[in-house]
Amino acid sequence: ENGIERPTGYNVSFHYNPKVEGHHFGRSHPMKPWRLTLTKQLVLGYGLQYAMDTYVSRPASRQELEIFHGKSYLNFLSSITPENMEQMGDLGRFNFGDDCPVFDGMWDYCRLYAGASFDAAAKLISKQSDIAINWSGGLHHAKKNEASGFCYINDIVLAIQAMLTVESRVLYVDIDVHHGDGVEQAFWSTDRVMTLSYHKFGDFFPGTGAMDETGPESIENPGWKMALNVPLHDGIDDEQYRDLFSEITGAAIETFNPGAIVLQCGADSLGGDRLGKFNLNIRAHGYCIEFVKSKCHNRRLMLVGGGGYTPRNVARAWCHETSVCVGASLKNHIPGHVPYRQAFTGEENGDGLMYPDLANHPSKRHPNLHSKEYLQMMKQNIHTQLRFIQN
Ligand code: V1P
Ligand code: CA
Ligand code: ZN
Repeated sequence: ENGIERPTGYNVSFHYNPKVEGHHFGRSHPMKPWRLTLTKQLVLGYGLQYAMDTYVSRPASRQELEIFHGKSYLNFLSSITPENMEQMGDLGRFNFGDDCPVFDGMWDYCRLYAGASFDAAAKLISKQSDIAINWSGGLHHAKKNEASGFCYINDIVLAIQAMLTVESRVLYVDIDVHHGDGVEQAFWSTDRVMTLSYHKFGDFFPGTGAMDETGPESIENPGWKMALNVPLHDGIDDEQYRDLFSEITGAAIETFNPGAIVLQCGADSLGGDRLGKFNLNIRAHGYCIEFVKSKCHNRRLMLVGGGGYTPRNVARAWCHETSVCVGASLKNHIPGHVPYRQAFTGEENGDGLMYPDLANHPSKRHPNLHSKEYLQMMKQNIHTQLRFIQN
């Protein structure tokens, strides 16, 4: 078929329901579910479907969502609509507003992206997949009883809970430019989940994720020290990020020795993102996936999406990362038959290339505020923290 042979090694599964891409948060809202349409078109355009199992995922059930979320929050989420929101009240209580608007089909949207994470977890649990991908998931800010930062249902927490039925330890790694606060908080009283987030910190949403935020401090809390945070500033570059990521993530994997890893691949850490302020290129972002994959010979690996507010670059990154999972390399020139190819052409949109130079765009580059000393201190600090949890 198409001349593409299945590369050796990993069984990769891709979980997606195209119904998710038609939802709209509102015209001026930065979260654009149609970035998933672009991602899918690139993945298909490069023929990556021939190197993995693709599944149309099912919506999660209300009962499944109750494994993490509170009943009254779910009652509210499932019944509120743009038409009845005036009468419903409680918008403030559940943190609905500009970041988390009430939009048409919101409940279906939530069940769809969460369902894909449940399906991905099930394939890993049954060992039909070694790596399972859900680009529509990764909504790391959602809390048990509250929406937050464009996230309503925390599909990551649900997927980790599912994997904890077969694995004693799960590591969560988060390269979204924002702090993975919802996942951190959900698990910070257990020593069965270690969370590690890299993010911009300082006058930036959600405001948590300082270096010394390591879980509630108490000798009775087994989860104390199980939250690792790597707070960063504007403008971090490819080399600095790769160096930091491999050293810290490598040490976390070695110390914690998890049976499964969930990697949140938020693409708002790329250069040129509408909200993010890092200078990373697609290949440096993808290096994080390559690195984690290289440590997963005997571990389950789930990849989820997350943020990413310049849709063409989100699609590039997640298509590239899909190719990393299946072990294929992609030619730089985007195939001519890709639908919506115009989204990737022209000087502003990356000249029809898969790997345009995102970090050096003269008007979008952010000054790099990291000193050698700061990055060194960050690594040292994580090593010190990891010494507390040596088994
Ligand atoms: O900064 C804030 C809140 C609103 N203020 C009261 C503080 N919100 C951010 C939320 C960012 C969410 C990121 C989600 C993710 O980690 C995972 C999917 O990527 C925010 C921003 C901003 N520049 O940080 N909201 C908005 N921009 C926004 C802009 C236009 C319309 C609606 C929201
Ligand atoms: Ca992060
Ligand atoms: Zn983000």
